[in-house]
Amino acid sequence: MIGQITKIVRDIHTVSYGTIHYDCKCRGKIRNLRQVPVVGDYCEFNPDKLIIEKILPRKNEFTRPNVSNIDQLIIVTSVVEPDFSTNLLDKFLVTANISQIEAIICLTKEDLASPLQLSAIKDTMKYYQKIGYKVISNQNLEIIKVNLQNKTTVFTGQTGVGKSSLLNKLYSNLSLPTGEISLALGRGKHTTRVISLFDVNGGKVLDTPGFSSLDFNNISREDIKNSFREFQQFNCPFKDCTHTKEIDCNVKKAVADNKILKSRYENYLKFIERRK
Ligand SMILES: Nc1nc2c(ncn2[C@@H]2O[C@H](COP(=O)(O)OP(=O)(O)OP(=O)(O)O)[C@@H](O)[C@H]2O)c(=O)[nH]1
Ligand SMILES: [Mg+2]
Ligand SMILES: [Zn+2]
Repeated sequence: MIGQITKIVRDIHTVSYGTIHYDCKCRGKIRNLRQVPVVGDYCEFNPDKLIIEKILPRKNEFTRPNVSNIDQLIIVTSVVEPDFSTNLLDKFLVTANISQIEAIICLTKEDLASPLQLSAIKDTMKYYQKIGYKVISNQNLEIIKVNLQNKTTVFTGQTGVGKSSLLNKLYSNLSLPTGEISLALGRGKHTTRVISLFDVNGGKVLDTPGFSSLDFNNISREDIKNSFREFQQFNCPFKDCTHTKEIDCNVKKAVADNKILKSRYENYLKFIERRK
């Protein structure tokens, strides 16, 4: 039979076939092929022996979090608790871009922010919309649902931002565990421990453990540069301009003229530091 891996805990791979779930182990052959199954993989499995025989070819794969066969990411971003960070948001957007997976930004905890905080973040979000990202709010479930139709969507983002809470609000039957924010530490406690895929009305969603940081190992300066999509429209005199030390650089001019958001450029500089 052909099923989809919807959860992995140690060597137990939950394979879902319609609404039935089978907890399977992998045939040694798969490990010998150095294939590491991930959530989202389709596989051939034996429901009597509870063995996965073969992992089927992937449409695509993503490493942070480690999933396959997905259509889009929703980058869940709280305005406070944990504090809004363009650094982390831009990192998530770079990783999505490199894997050529569409990313939607979803704001949460607007109810906890001061009017001043909220208006500053809304202004920043207008810039992200201008450069082509969809920005939605966890207060508007209907719009989110429309965006999930007929797609496989990964909910990702920092720990404690409200990924599992949002999924519970969208689909009350999921009853996912959600956590308290540890105010003392100023960051979440990693409530969700494993990636899970759920077949919901008209689509599939993946809840994932949050990150407290993201590193950029194995990402080249070139890939990072190309991921700052709005930089492309400012043609620099040097074809290979890195937008750093070059004297004549149109990206730097655009930053000075407020055409490029300052934090985007600053994050770009931070990301390419010590890169190849
Ligand atoms: N006030 C307010 N609280 C929220 C909102 N969204 C989530 N929370 C709270 O934030 C806390 C953390 O939410 P979770 O859904 O567990 O966060 P998570 O992103 O799944 O975290 P991890 O599983 O650790 O990655 C919970 O106490 C939620 O009730 C929101 O929009 N407003
Ligand atoms: Mg969670
Ligand atoms: Zn330049």
